[in-house]
Amino acid sequence: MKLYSAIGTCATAIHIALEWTGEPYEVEQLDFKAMKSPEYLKINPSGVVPTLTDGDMALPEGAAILLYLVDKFPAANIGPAPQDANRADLHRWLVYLSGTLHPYFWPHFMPMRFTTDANGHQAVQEASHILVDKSLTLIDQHLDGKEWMVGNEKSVADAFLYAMASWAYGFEKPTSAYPNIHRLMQRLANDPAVQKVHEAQGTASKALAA
Ligand SMILES: N[C@@H](CCC(=O)N[C@@H](CS)C(=O)NCC(=O)O)C(=O)O
Repeated sequence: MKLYSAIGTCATAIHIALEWTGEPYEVEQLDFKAMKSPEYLKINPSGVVPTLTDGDMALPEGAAILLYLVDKFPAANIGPAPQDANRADLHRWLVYLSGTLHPYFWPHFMPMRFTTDANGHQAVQEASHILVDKSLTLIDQHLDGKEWMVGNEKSVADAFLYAMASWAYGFEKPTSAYPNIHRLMQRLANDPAVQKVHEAQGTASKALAA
């Protein structure tokens, strides 16, 4: 398996999940230019990371890749199996993180894509922060009295949240202001697989610095 990733992005979640499987894999870190190259667009027409290749298969979309890994490596126990009562909840949270929380960050990182007003970037970023707060508040409430996003066990949904919630540590209302999320982030930051991924990326956990 090969993961096409970029440092500090949502693809970090796939890197963590691969590490949890214990299976062999390689990672190529792309920069923005490489993501738009004709060769890469053949395997990911959106020109974004992540993409996972496995033999002849090239799979884009983080949520789809995470489900693929859950099902391909059941012994790794990184998410409920298809017949498990918690499986629907895994789908729910992967879809929510991919389809709601993640896009709420886009105007923060890429304000120029969300307004044609060159002077309007700050307002667009402020709107992003309001939406991120709404989403992190919802997730924090969900985590009240719970250790993990889905059921009572660590799963790929936690890795997905870890990658995204890391981005808000520098916000005016930082991730540490959401106590249940922050606790989960700190728990994961101490996970050996997560530490290995940080080491490979040359990054440090924002959760431990907060
Ligand atoms: N729907 C895609 C979105 C992936 C995505 O937006 N990735 C970001 C990094 S977190 C990216 O590669 N951005 C580059 C760009 O938007 O040009 C998924 O969930 O995999």
